[in-house]
Amino acid sequence: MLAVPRELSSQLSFIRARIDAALDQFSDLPSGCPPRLKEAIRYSLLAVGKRLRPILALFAAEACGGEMDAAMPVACATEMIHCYSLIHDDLPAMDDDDLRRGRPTCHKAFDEATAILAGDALLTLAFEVVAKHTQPPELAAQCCAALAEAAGATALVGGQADDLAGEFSGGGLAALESIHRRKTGAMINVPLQLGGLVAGAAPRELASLADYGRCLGLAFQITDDLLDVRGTEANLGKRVQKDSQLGKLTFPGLLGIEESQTRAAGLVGEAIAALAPLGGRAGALEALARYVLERNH
Ligand code: GRG
Repeated sequence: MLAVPRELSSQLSFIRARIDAALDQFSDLPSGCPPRLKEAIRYSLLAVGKRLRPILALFAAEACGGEMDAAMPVACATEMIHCYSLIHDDLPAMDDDDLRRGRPTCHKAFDEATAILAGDALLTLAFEVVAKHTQPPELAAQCCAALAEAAGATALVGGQADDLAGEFSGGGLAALESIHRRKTGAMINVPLQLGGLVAGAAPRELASLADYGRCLGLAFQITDDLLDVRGTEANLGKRVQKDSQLGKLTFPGLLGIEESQTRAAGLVGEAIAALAPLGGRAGALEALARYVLERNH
């Protein structure tokens, strides 16, 4: 397995530190927020994560000639929504998990009601941050609409509902892709669009980012399924081999490990090709696509 290129790896550490500082600031809620709720919000949000979604937003802004600082609020908003979805996904009524990001899940560390409310607060905070910190107001409204669509009933929530219901369990590859396009793909795509919008991207640049995001989102899900089969709890910070034990529809389950790897590599190649119209400024997005394929956590 190839190591992450030195340049990207130091770039990622630097950018993660900036994202973490911004998340820390945005989640330092005033005294109206009960202390235990604030603790639960920050316990989950500030836990060590890859920060893939905010990084995508920042790299997309850069690829479209914008400033990363201007994209920080939308970047943080995507991480807040992602984090809410992880907290709720871990609840007993959903995936019922004890371990997330290397430590007890929010409802284990606190209690179920607090975890539900922490998720609710993060989902809401995401929109507050975009509305208050993105200028001009028309751009903030456009970003809020895109974010709401990606997090809503036809995307993240809908994909999760179909996955939980086992709606498509006998449905093959098309069904699996339909779930993941909504459950995982939408929250990989939207940071790219938001980063592009904040940078004032032209429609053809947004289209390139959409093609890149569609391929990357699916490649990310395939590698996630592969890691569930081959990864370790220590590396991933969450329970492994759960999907296969539950008889869930997965890419390795449907296609086998080798074909899944080949498909993920092909999708990463397509994602990189989609960046061509953006030129050299999209170098970080290109390196990030390779990292998604080679990641071990
Ligand atoms: C509760 C509405 C709702 C949705 C839940 C997050 C989610 C949807 C399901 C989690 C199950 C899962 C394995 C989804 C596939 C991809 C995914 C979201 C993985 C976790 O994201 P990472 O790997 O995690 O980026 P970190 O912790 O690094 O941010």
